[in-house]
Formats: sequence, C-alpha cells, structure tokens
Amino acid sequence: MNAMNPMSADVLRVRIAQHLTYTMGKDKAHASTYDWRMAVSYTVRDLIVDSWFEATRKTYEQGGKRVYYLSMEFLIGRILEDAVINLGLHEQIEEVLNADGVSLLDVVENEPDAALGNGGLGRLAACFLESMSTLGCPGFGYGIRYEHGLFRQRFEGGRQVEAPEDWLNQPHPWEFERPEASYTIPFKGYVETQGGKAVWHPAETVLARAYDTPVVGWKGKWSNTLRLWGAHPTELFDLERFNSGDHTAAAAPEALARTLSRVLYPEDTTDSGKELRLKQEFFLTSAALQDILRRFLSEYEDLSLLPGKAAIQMNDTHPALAGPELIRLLVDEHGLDWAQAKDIASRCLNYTNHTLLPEALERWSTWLVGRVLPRHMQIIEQIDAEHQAATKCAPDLRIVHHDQVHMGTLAFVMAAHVNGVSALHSDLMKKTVFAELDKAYPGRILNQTNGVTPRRWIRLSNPALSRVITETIGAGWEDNLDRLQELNSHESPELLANLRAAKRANKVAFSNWVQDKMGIALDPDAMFDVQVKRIHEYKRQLLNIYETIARWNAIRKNPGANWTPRVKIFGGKAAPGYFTAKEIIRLINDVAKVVNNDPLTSHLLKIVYPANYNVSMAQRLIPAADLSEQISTAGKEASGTGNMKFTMNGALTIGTLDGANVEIREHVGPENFFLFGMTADEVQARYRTPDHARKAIMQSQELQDVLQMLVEGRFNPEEPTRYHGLVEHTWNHDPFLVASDFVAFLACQTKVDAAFADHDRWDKLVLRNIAGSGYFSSDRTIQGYMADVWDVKSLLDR
Ligand code: 26V
Repeated sequence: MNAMNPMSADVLRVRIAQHLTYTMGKDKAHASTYDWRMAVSYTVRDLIVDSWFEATRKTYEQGGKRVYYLSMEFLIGRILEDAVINLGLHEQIEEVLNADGVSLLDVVENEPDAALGNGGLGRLAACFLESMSTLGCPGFGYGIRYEHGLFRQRFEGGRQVEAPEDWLNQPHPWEFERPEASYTIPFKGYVETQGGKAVWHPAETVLARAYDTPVVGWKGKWSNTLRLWGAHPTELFDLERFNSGDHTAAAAPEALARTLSRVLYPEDTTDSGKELRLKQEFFLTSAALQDILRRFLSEYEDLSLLPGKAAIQMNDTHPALAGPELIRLLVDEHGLDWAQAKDIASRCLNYTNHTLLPEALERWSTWLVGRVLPRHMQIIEQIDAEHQAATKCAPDLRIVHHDQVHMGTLAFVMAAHVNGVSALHSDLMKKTVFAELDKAYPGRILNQTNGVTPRRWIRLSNPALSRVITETIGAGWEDNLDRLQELNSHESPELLANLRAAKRANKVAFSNWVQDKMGIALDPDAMFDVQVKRIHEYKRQLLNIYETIARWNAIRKNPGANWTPRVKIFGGKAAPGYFTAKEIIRLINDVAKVVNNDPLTSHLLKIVYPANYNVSMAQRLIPAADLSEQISTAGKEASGTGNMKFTMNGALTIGTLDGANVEIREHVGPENFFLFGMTADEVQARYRTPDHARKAIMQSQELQDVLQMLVEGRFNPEEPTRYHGLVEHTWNHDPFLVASDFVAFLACQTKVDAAFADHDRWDKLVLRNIAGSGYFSSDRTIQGYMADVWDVKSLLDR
C-alpha cells in the first residue's frame, strides 16, 4: 500500500479499532496512550508488510546482487512517525485519532527511541537503510538487538549521571522474531589439525536469533530489512542443578549467553581489550555471514559466484572479523581451498573508515584474539603473511604488530574498496594513517561523502519548513533533494518572510518545551546558537563555553551596547569513562547556573543544556536553530552529519574547514558560511610550535580573563578549585588547540551577531543554505555506494 493508492481514513479507523480490541484487548473507553500507540503501530506495520513482501519477491526474481550492511550500531530513534510520514498517512491517522479525542503527537511521543548507537556512525547507518529503501536498493542491515541501548543521561549538581536505558521493557511492535533463523556462534576452545585440515573445537557456543524490522522507504514503494541478532543460550538450563535446588547456578549458562546482546558499549574510543566487546563483534559478524551464505546457497550452488551476489559493507572496523570469518566458513565448513576462499572474501567485502583519531582505531591483543577465536588468529596470521609477501611492507604496516591485531589494517587488506566519509577525510586517509597502504594497494581508497535522510530530517521534524518548500517549488523534493536549488530562483520578500515565520514557530515550540522541562524562559527572537553532538575534546565544546564566558564578560562591561541576544544551547553525552568530557559538561552547567541568574544580562544571554540528547531531541532542536556550531579542530572530524541537518533546516554554520563542513561551504556558497580557524595543514604546523597554548593565551586578554575566572572559582564558589585541572590542561597541553583558535572564533562570532541583527541579510543567508543543502541527502550518498562500491542496481522503476 502506498501514497499513490492512499488508505482512506475509514479503512484506517476500522483497522486501528480492530487492533485496539483484538491485539491490545482494550476498549476505547479504557485505552491508554500506550494502547493507542500499539494499535496504530500494528496498523501501520500491516501496511508495510505488503511492500516488504513485494520487495523480497522482486529481489529473488531478479536474482541480482544484494547489499549487506554490517554495523554494530543503528541509531534509529522512533519508528512510528517515520513510517507514517513515508506512507503518506499522517493526515488520515490524525483525523481518525482526533475523532476519538486522541492526539497523534502524544501517540508518537509515547514511543521510546531505539537508541542502538552512540552517535554519528550509528545514525548514519539508520539514514542509509532508509535511503536504500527509498531507492529500491535491495539490502539488509545486520546489527545487534541490544536489550539496553545508549544510557540515559541526567545531571546531578551539573554532573552527568548515567542510568540504563530500557527500551524493550514494553513489547516492541516493529519487530518479527524469527526463531527459525538462528545460528550457532562458537568461541574459545582449541584448533586441531586433522589430515591437513584445521578443526576448531569451541569450548562455548551461543545462539544468534534473528529479529527483523522492516524499513519502509519514501511513499512505501520498497522496504528492506533490518535484521538484529539476539543472543540466546544453546542449552536452556541445567535441569539437574535446578532439581538439586541450586536455582541460580542452573540459570548461569542462560545469563552468560544473553550478556552478549545485553548492552551497547557506550565508549566511542577504545580504551581496552574488553573481551565482551570482541565477542559482540564476532557474534554480529558470524551470524550475518552464516545468514548470507545460507541465503546464497538456497539459490545457488557454486560459491565462486558469491561476489556477484553479495556486497558486504563493514561499517568501521567493528565487523572487521568478517574477512577471517568468511574465509573460515568457506574453507572449514564448505571445503573450498584457501586461495579461492580468500579471493571470494576480498571481492565481497568493503570497509568504511569513520575516524582517524588514533585512540579510536581498534586493536586487539593477539593473546585475547587467540584465546577467544583461536581459529581466526591462525587465519589472520596467514592473511598477514601473504600481505607482507605481496607488499614487502614495513613491520608497522603488518596486521599483527607488537602483539596486537590492527583491525584497520585487517579491514583494509581484506576489502575491495575502502572509503572515507568526506572529501577532506578521504584525502587525509591517503596522506596520513593509510598512506603506505594506499601505495601498496593503489586505487582502493575512495570517497563517499555522508548524507542524511531528508524524510526524517526535514519532512518529519520540520513540517513548517516542509510546507514552505512545497508551496514554493511544488511537491516531490523529498526524494530529489537537489530540487531545493529551485528555491533560489523563487527568492522574494514573501518567501523570505515565510521561511522566517516557519523558523520562529519552531523556536516558539522549542521554547515551550524548554520552559516545560527545565523551567527556563527563552526569548524566541534571540539567536538560538546550538552545539549538539557527543562530548569530545576534539569537537571543542570547551571553545564554545569559553567564548560564552567571554561574551558574558563583555556584556557585563557594557550592558547598554547594541548586543544581539543569544541562547547558547548545548546537548550531548560523554562516554562514562571519559573524565575530561565529563568535566566539560559540569563546567557548562556551572556556567549556566550563574549566567542565567544574572539580572544584568539574562535578557541578552542564556545557556541551556537539556539532559539526554538523543534522536528525538535532535528532531525538536535542529528545526529551531539559527546557528550551528561545527567547530572541531581541523582534520579531526571525519565528516559530521549534524552539520548537514542544520543546513537543511535553515541554520547557518559557524565552522572550521573540517570534515563535510568544507563541502557544505562549497555548496551553499562561501559567502553564506561563517568560516574561522586554522586549516588542517596549519593545525599540523601549530602542533610543532613549542608552547603553542601559552603563546596563544598571551595573545588574548579575553581568554586570560576567562581562565582567571575559572582559577578563582567564579562559577563554583562552593569548590573553587574544581576547574584548576581544566585550566592547567588549557595552558600547558591544549591538545585540540582551543587557545590557538580562540581569537578567530571570537571575531567570527562578532560577525555572526551583526549578520543576525540585519534581518533581511540573515533571511537571505538562510535561503542560500537551505537551497544549497540538497547534495547532503543520503540518497546521493547511497547512489554513490551503489555505483562505485557495491555495483548494485535499483529494483524500482523510477
Ligand atoms: C568507536 C568505537 C571504538 C571501539 C569501541 C566502540 C566504538 C564505538 C564507536 C566508535 C566511533 C567511531 C567513529 C565515529 O562515530 N565516527 C563518526 O562517524 C560519523 C559518520 O561517518 C562522522 O560523521 C563523524 O565525523 C565521525 O566522528
């Protein structure tokens, strides 16, 4: 069922009522918001299943290649509202619910976020799945069905406190459990050679069971599957022990097995060789590959045909065991010889790199890999030996080096294509971390600049802007986002006023939410200046809060001057073990408390940091933003995707030449982008300057004042020494060059103030940004992967 053949409100009314009665067992008089949400979800799901079956049938019929996207993270967010929008049922369902005095908004907001990811990498995977469905690219997402997604964040005394997230404590209406699709995942034990063949005798096994969620594309024309694996015990429990009264021990095997899919790792940098994490990675990888081979062998016999039927994408190195595991399955289980198996594997696999930060590159000790996956350790050694023989590479370019398995090198060596996620990032891959591998395997590295789905990130989250766009350029831009360019030729005082009105409505809605949740009153006519993303030193939230303090000082010195009122909005979580990031959070909250209560400045400057930033909060916040802070140290942010969402929603960017900022600036026009700071090359040179931080601080009285206030405990008189460590860090280390970019940042912010005060000018900048953002649709990105990496064709006649 799709928008070309829309469901009438009458049919929907009957179906929703039936699910309310027969699925939920409630009558209307007693139905809660939860009951309505489930009834609506089942009704919508039924409609998706039709297109899902059709897509599956077409895929089998055509017998073409499929894409398998392996990712440890899928940061989906809410599903119902997205499905309703993509099926074009928003108005009808609203009508049906309103007739019973129920609000669709309440129903939609009753759904917990599926937060199966940490940040950009996981959200990208979710956007990709939606775009693959919109484009009719036959594919599967493979991930883990974490019982607990990313932790919930709250603040106590300004400090981050983590609580477990519990999205599965209610029935999850979007998934289909598939008990018949389960695979045994082996661990540990030993390898024996029998007649020249390796035989692995695992000491532990766990069952991976499939849970399928359909992902519906725009207008419901196609649906792909997100297949998440849940861990189950291979043996239920020890009945003998249970009968003898030891109930806890009897259940131990079950508990142990289930830990594999219990919780998402919340660290986005590696801080250790955690065995459970390695096991999770293998659990996903092995289950996915066994499933891929099973599906292939149900249609074909000759495994040498696999590369023509399966493109397997490794989302970062987390599934990089796919190389050795595919070889193991082909050799040990299917009897192929080594050379053929390796050739097949390396023609199926591709690898996307998402970061060049050394602390986030995965390495596992050979001891751990050898103990958990003894057969894979042998295979890795063999791959490495052949890599060494073929490239004569230096020891530090080997996969195994200093008793560690370098997963980036393993992924690179085993992949047909390796890609970065923005032009700058792919370029830096070739110049830095992967320079030698690029020479050894020329042409393997290519670029696919990230994108985001405009269905969720404009159409769903910003209905006000969506209406203005449709009224101006007509329908059909949602799956052809380059059409936003047409907005430029419609420039008129009326269009600019409409854009302004849409933005203001979003700001009012966000202000009401902040008032409600935090008890802080915001002025919707102030500039909403937003930095939302994981808290990381390289992203430089510290630079932003230092600038905020300097701004407060300047206002206090001259309160009568012509200030542009601003609301500084922060959002984001820190990894639980990341001490400095947590200090930055606390500092922002401490500063907010003091600044927001200053009667002299509170009409000119407010700071808000709503806790627990997630996909749903992003959907409220991004449409209300005027200014997007993309201020990472140049060369450190691989791409960014939030930057794209802000641009599409008519926020202007203040940013460095980093990641996709470079391309955003080119597409919207350099004159419509607030650029500041050192380039990636200048950053490298700056690191070589002795005492760079101290020298920079001496150049700025404003920064010295800020640091002095922190030394004096101006924002935390109850414990004045609280930020001495942070100040010392800035003076003596400053690894991300906050001090060196401070003066430029301040100057650029002054330009932003002036631009915002000039309404006519600002409105035009907004228009240029929206109109230039079409390139950043994930449809464009997926088309790039289909053509350059996967060699897969769309199965939709568009
Ligand atoms: C790293 C690790 C290391 C091992 C432990 C688990 C774990 C989980 C997550 C990560 C983060 C990988 C890097 C990442 O998220 N990169 C972001 O990817 C975005 C999508 O390409 C990109 O826009 C961001 O710039 C980049 O930081």
